[in-house]
Amino acid sequence: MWNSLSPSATLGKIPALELEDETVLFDSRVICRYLDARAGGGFYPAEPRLWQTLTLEALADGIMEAAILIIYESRCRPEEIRFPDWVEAQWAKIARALDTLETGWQGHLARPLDMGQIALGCALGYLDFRLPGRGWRGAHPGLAAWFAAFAERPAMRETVPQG
Ligand SMILES: N[C@@H](CCC(=O)N[C@@H](CS)C(=O)NCC(=O)O)C(=O)O
Repeated sequence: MWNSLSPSATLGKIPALELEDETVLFDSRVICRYLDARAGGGFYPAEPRLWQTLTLEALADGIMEAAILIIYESRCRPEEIRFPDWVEAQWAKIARALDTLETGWQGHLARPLDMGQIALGCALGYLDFRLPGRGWRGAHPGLAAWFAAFAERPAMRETVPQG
């Protein structure tokens, strides 16, 4: 067993995946790569496209992390010490990422499904779920069209988060 520390004993974050031998994998990118390798999913293409897939996956993960920090600010931090400028700085990261996706990634998004696209679909779904008032679609019609089709996938329809 090369890793017997529970994730709560280390970063204290989810998701984590405990394997049959009780080793624990985290974070979500590691877990997705592991599951893909185990199942032969083929969601990580060969080089050189792999680097695009991993970069898109990282970009989507960055959107998720900034969005979660925004939510934590209102849920976890006492009102008197909240910092609106910091929240807006997190949103600015998301907005820049969405701009980049709108202008630079449409070609990749049109290609066969990969883990980068799946991560992006999850991140955009999270924005709809937790930050609907931000209206991310307004300045990103290409991304909105891509997500409209992606959200129709059975896997997405069956896992829409509930309140
Ligand atoms: N990039 C990480 C993010 C993990 C993450 O931030 N998880 C949140 C819940 S969605 C968490 O466990 N937060 C608890 C904390 O930050 O203490 C991943 O994709 O696994």
